[in-house]
Amino acid sequence: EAVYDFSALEAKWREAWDRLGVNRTPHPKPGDKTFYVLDMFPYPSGAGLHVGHPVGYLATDIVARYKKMQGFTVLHPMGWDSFGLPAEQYAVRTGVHPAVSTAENIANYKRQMALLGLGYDWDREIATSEPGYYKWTQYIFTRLYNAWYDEAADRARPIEELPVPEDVTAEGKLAVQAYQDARRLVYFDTAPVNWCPELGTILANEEVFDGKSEQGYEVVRIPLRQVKMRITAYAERLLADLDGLDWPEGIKDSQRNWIGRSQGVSLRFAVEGHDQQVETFTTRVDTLGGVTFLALAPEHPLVDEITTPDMRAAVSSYVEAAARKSDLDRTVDAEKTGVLTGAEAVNPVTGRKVPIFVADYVLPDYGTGAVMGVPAHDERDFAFAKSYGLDIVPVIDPGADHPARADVLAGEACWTEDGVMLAAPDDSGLYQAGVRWREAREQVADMLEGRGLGQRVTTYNLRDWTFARQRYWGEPIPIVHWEDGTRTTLDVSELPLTLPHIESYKPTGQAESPLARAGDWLEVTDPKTGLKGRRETSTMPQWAGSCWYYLRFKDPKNDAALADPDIERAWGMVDLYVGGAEHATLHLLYARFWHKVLFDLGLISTKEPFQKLINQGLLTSHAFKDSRGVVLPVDEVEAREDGTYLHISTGAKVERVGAKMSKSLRNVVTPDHVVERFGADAFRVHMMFMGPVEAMRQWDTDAVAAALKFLRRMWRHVTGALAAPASEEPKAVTLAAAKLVIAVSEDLENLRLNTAIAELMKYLNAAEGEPVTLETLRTVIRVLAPFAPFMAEELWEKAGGEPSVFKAEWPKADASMISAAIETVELVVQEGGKRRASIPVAPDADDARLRESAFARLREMGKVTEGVDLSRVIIVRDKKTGHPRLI
Ligand code: ANZ
Repeated sequence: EAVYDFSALEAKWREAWDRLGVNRTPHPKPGDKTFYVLDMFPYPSGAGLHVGHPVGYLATDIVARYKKMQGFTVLHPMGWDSFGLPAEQYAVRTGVHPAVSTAENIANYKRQMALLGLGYDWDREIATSEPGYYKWTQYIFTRLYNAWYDEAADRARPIEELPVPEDVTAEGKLAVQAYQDARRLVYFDTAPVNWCPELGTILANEEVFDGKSEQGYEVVRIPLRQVKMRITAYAERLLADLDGLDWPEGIKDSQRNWIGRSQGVSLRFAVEGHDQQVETFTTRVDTLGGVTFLALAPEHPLVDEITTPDMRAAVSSYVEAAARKSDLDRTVDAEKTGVLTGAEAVNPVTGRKVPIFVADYVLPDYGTGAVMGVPAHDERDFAFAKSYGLDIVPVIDPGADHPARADVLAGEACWTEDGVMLAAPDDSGLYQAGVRWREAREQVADMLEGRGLGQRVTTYNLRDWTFARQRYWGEPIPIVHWEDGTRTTLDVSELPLTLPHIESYKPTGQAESPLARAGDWLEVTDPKTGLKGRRETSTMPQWAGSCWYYLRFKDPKNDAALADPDIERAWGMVDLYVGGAEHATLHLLYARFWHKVLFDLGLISTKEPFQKLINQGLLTSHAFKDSRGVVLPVDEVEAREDGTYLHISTGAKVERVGAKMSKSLRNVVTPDHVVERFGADAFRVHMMFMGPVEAMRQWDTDAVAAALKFLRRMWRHVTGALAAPASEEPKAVTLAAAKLVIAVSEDLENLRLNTAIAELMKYLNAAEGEPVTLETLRTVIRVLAPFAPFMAEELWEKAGGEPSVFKAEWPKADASMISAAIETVELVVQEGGKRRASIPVAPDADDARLRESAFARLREMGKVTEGVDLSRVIIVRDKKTGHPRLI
């Protein structure tokens, strides 16, 4: 009996799989059943993989192997999201070119993945930082740039199809460009950004805390010319098409909230003594009678104009202070502050004059950047009115018996819930007292639209995507700004526009990309006209490459198109996409956006990229701290039988805490370490047995021993039986194997990998020590294969199978195997949904026989069965086994 030498055996099959091309995927042929299973590809960091990363990779690997054995043509690729900040920062520190460190990191990731037996088709490997790949990222960018959203057709179209009015054409090239720019899916816009002079970079809103960077450096808001993508044009479709996707509800909700559709009314207030009007956006126009102030965002264009001279100093210092805060600081829980402009607005229904404030809780780019303040029915407005001693005028009645009613009517409490309208202000007859507020809202909106004071609008929280970065290590944006003020994108024949080598990767300190120093690369001359131009120096954000990589995997080497249209269509949508929940909005929304544009432009065949999405659970671990709270490396700590932990070298007691796996907690465990101790198959089985793919799991390296023990038992069982295959086996063994096939197939369809492994254990418990036929052994080996591929290959070879087991067919969930093994099944007799009796019957009994047995039993029990209409007797059979279950 051969020993289970996992190291030797795994090394052997790693090499053999490469040699045999087991993981290679051909392009699908017409009529092939295809299955596309994808992992979110990683950023190849210097630290390599830790054991938490492969949870998802293992799950997809198991599914891919299973589907392949089922006869599907399976696409299961891997690649690298290899542009990004860490490689650039490393380059700034060490001078090592990002391409060099990235290549090293990728080699390490690949080695680790091979170690785990992840069966990727490396012929399809891609890296977003490779010119052959980013050529097409740049191409897609040019297609977006040269497209506009045709509202009437509800889709994007090439810019050449945009009708330009004659008077614009008459004004010349620049006028046409401006006209197109206002409609392109990619446009240039000057907007305030968070600029940190110390770090020499722009920060996202999420990276600014209280006007400072994470490191505590001052952050200022400066206007900067930016490249933006008009994702807002797709807000409605991004929202609507979520319904058809098989994604976790939580992720769909995150996207819905992020898009933040809101229907309301945009209405204008006249400003006393000015021609100007302030346009406000409200979702509660029914509360118009309760407006006691207006508030403008500090950035609102009218602020300067309407501020009275005596208020000017106060207003401008308030506006300056607001410019230093991030949106988050301005809206979340902060005290609501503001400053009077001295101007007054007129309420169009009551005629009442109300003060106009500047208040930073009003955001400049939501709605119209101005709000009508209704303290009686909006919490923020209430808090604001309290601070500034403003009137509080209720218009909604909480209802006769509500305890808060008296306070609300007295203007002492804010009422934001359901209620009915109090009498309309000044008996304007807008609505009747007592009508529901929703009804009043429609009546007021009708009135405003009728009088031309406002109109119903839909707004979205979604902002256009600030696309460019002032960075080196990203895709150069293929645009040239010409000296005559025109701008063009490069033609596909001029792509890729490769990143130039530069002396220094340091940010320039000028809110400009390091590419601004790449002299030769930067300046261009049009060979035909002699016109001089300058390349765009900003690069694409990390998200760009990951927006479409799943398409490139279908046809990764194509140099004539991002993917051949026939091949693209043959694979269709990604059938199963597995990755972290942290990508709920950004990556998954950006990718859906690009996908829809590409679909509109006729480059791809589906409306959505990812049919089914699963989020793998986080892996947590333990960390150890000594009495002073100092974190100790995990391998310097020993567990004692009494459940305490000791620092091995000092013998001191240490405390164990649950924690994320991270370098700073010194508790990172690498797969290399685990594979060396227990083998990749044991790692795989352990990881999947820990719980459902989506569940959080707590890592404990020692626990992998149990998986190894199970595999050893399986090894002994199969090799032992193979040494002397039985010509006959006990029925219990045949039955256990048949049940194994049925249960594991069903579990794999539903990604229940932990229970699938439990089924393998059940089989082993039933069959261990029994005589087993070769046929049964071959069945069991094939079921084991997706989970423990190395061991299964070795056993398959020993069982006389042709290499590889992954070219063998998945065993059929064959009901006859069970029938042959089972003597009786339980038949439940029901009547009108009530259980009457249960009787043992032969599993292959036909309908007539079943009726006979059932009636006989009922007669025995004294139940009347005379006169039963036999055509109304329904027999229910198990879908899979065909066994009768109910009559
Ligand atoms: C008056 C009012 C009365 C409002 C009331 C609410 C309740 P959602 O639902 O998120 O779209 N608002 C409008 N523009 C704003 C901006 N730029 N910054 C901050 N707040 C703004 O929220 C819409 C509501 O948020 C609008 O309806 C407006 O306040 C406020 F009893 O108008 B409401």
